[in-house]
Amino acid sequence: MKELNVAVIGAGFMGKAHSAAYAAMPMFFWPPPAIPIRKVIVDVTDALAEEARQRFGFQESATDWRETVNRSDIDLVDIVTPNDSHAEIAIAAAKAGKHIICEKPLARTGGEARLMLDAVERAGVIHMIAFNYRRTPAVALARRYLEDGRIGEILEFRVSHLQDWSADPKTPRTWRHQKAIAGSGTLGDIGTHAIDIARYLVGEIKAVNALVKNYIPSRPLGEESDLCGPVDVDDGAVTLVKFAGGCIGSIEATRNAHGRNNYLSFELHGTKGSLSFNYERRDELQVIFSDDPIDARGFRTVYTGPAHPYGKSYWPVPALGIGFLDTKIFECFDFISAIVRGDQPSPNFYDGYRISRIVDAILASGETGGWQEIAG
Ligand code: SOE
Repeated sequence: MKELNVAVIGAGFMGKAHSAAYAAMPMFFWPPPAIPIRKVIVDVTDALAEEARQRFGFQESATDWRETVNRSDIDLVDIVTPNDSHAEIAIAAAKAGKHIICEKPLARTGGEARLMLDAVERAGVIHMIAFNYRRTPAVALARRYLEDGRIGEILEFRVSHLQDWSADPKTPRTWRHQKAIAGSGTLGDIGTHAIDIARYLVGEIKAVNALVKNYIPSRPLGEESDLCGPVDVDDGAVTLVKFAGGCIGSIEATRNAHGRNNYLSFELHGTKGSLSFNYERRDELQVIFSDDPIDARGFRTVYTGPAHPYGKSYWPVPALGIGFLDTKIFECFDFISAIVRGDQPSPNFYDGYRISRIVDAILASGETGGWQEIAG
């Protein structure tokens, strides 16, 4: 059985998710394209790295990511660090000939993302960006319906990613609230998920017109701290979109929506039907086909299961419950499969670059007002 040695750089929230996905993937996709071996996990201190090694089941721990990505026995590098280190790590890993998966957003800006794309293309390695929500079976089913022509020409598309973890002004400032580290705020953090879903289901975006706001300009520097620090990033954005294929739509993102936990939702209207999805009810896709009998016309619920994307390798009964980790396991399967086949997965660094350019354009439109074109 082929094995691939994995180095994970970063042991926080996403380091845990990715590590669990490497462990679980062969249990669902058997025989797997290759067994991912949890070889090395890197964190910023010996203590943190060693705790992660034990907790996430790695053979080794380290604190020097540069040395790790250059090891001859490492096949792929998984970047799950804050945004400001993505480029340096990815460019070094590409130069070392490693296949790379990087958490979203790819970079802080379109320019930084371009450098990463150039590096992986020059190195000829497999590269992927971890937009996991498109791998929710109900979202992949929506894509299948569209590809099969069952919805017809897409006329309008609306997508929102709404959360509330940042709505309380007393919530301490995190790296996600700091432009120097994150590049942008809500837009780069979860607006990119919404943009990925839009590009995955509808296609390329050619122009945007946005309203972008910061609601909380200063936050405590810690749970118990009396000191506050500036927040120099966006909290919310509402964007009109022109798709290259003629469809029109909107993209919304905020982390200040009391009551919305991880409300990634979309609604799509075509000439032959409509689709509607809400990640908080992620086993379900709402569908209506225009040729449904007139006395039975209305959205109906399709519960995803064995007949749907990834279903054959998953649970034998529909609606048993897809979780966040499951989308990461599907992502891991597709990445490892691409490495073994030797062809690029989707989404990859090109998609990450385009999405960073779209975020740049949304921010620019928020500053200047009016439409911003995204060339190329
Ligand atoms: C915070 O908004 C966050 O952790 C994002 O960074 C992730 O990409 C998203 O999947 C969950 O929420």
